[in-house]
Amino acid sequence: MVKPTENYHADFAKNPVIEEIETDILLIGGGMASCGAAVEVGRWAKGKYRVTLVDKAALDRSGAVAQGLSAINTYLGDNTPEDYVKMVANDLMGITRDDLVYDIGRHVDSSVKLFEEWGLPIWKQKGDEGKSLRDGGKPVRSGKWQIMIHGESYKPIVAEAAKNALGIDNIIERCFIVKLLLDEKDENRIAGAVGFSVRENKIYIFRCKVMLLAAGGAVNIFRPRSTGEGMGRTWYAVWNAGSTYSMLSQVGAELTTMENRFVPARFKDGYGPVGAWFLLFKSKAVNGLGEDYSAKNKDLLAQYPPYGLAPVPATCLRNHQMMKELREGRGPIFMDTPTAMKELAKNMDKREIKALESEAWEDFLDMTIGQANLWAGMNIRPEETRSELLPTEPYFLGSHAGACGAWVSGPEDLSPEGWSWGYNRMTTVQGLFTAGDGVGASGHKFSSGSFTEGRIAAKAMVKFVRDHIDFTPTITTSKEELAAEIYKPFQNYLDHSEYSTDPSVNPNYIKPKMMMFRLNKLMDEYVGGTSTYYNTSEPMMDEGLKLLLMLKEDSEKMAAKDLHELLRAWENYHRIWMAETHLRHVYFRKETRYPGFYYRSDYPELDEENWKVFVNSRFDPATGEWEMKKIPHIDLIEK
Ligand code: SFD
Ligand code: AMP
Repeated sequence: MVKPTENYHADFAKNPVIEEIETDILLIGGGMASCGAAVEVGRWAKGKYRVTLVDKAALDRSGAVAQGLSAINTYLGDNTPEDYVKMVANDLMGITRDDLVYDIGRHVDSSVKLFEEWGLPIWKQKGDEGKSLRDGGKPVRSGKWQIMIHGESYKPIVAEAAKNALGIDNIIERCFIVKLLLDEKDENRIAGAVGFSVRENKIYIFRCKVMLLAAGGAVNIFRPRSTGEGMGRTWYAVWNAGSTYSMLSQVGAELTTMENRFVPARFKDGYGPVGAWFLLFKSKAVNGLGEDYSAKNKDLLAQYPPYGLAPVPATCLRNHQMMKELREGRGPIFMDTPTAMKELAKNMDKREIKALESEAWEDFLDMTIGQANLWAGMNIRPEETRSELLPTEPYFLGSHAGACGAWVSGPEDLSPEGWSWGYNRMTTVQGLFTAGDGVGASGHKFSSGSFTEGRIAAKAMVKFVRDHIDFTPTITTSKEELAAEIYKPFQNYLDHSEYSTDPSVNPNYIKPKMMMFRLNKLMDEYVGGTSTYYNTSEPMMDEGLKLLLMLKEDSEKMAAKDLHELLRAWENYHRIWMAETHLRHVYFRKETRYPGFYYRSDYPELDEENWKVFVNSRFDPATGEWEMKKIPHIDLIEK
């Protein structure tokens, strides 16, 4: 008989190599925000300070841009930052930080020009082909804010710039950061982080003076719509497991707007984005009766402030219109691609029509290859066949049409009193910064804005190091203790796996996959997932929290047979924390602020009088208590 220990490489659990790394600036994550930070740090810190970047995956294809993108959704061009602030506020139902949003708006175009210089092909209008943005070339706009790109290689291009800026020896790939470490002498000060290699039997302990945590958003908190063989398909990056929010919160950083989630309307089953279809191809979506439901349900929007701030209704409200049709039995919803393509082809010759058809495919081949596969597998030709749309399971992010994340210090020249504490994008923990999906209350940054925010944070981080050059982090927990904590799921497995004939079923432990299913199910059923049509209420969440806390207790018993499962186990620890944070926020905000993202059936109205405020939370690492509070909203741009 082969013992499970031999069969499953559980010998990894014994005597890992422990590598300790001292650095000045630690960048966690290798996505758009972190790559932006790397480029900027390279400019200001090279040769002066030690910099280390650590990513759970490989920089070239990590994070949400891994498969590429077909559009850059934030490029201002002739628009003003003031207008951008209004659009973002409109889309996020009025709860946004104008100082942070404006800051992105005024800097984002410079990042897009860099992308082009590094080799990213940006579509140009007729007559301007070959002329760069910097030289005045006019991009092809799909919408007021979005420009089209041939973006399959977007991430490798950006990653290359980051690598050049830092030097390859300063980048550690395939290392999953598990938790952050506070300084033991200086309260509320970041001192380091610990993680493990997902390829070798190795644990990393980092000590640093300043840190950027930009590990993306959170996926697979709620039960996904995809099941069986489709399981694993999601719209947002499946490897973004809530690491940013959970690790920030666990060391006491204040979070904001964690009640917000993003429910994207997507091409059904393949999760293909809809933006290019609505904006570039001018397609309409219709209900099962063939009606244009957005036109039909226009009046549904009138009751929601701050309507009218921007010409396009908020993303959640567009969902709200669609959900009414689905709830009342007028599904399915179709993207009417054939009509749109016929309309566009009216004045085109044969060659132009062929080009149009290939653009339709390129949109998905550039960023969501699975959707193109699904089209091929289902014999769908967009010029002939309509495709079904459906609102997905909820996602968490601070950079797309969502706004959860940390409460951060804003730019000194813009922020109102109390919203800036010295270093731009620093959280409420000294020396701990975030960007991209990590920053709350300022959505619609997208890829370009996240990269830009990484740059903004990095500049302030260099200043922070310079101002605190004498700081030496104090971490007294022994490296063996830290290693034992990280490898605990291995230990659970080794201790019990021989008890049952099938090591995946065991009364003494639970495998990460099962733990995730359990989390997904309870979030779905009690906290407003797809199965309740995004409805929740206080009694439902009371029950949900009870189950979640029980699950949290049981999660100590997660078991991993190999490094892959160890990664899955730790992703779950982060997901569970994220889920609790979200639940607590939704519970606290007694209104329905984002109809179409979620509904509080006990408070179905939007309540401007009592809830035009930020909801912030803080977990106190010393006491284990959560504090929830309202923060007054301030408009800096008149709306
Ligand atoms: O079509 C750890 N996005 C779009 N942006 C656009 O500009 N245009 C689009 O067309 C966009 N669309 C879109 C988008 C995303 C996806 C998945 C699709 C379509 C299918 C959004 C942007 O991609 C997004 O705003 C940014 O990428 C956000 O940047 P950032 O840096 O906040 O997150 P990241 O890029 O996902 O990077 C996260 C990194 O962290 C690593 N990581 N590392 C160590 N330890 C841990 N514990 C870690 N956990 C995570 C990751 O590996 C990664 O490197 S469309 O829908 O509108
Ligand atoms: P999506 O593909 O849904 O992620 O959207 C990409 C971009 O297009 C984002 O900036 C969206 O806000 C925008 N967008 C998507 N659908 C619409 C729509 N129906 N009307 C206006 N803008 C949209």
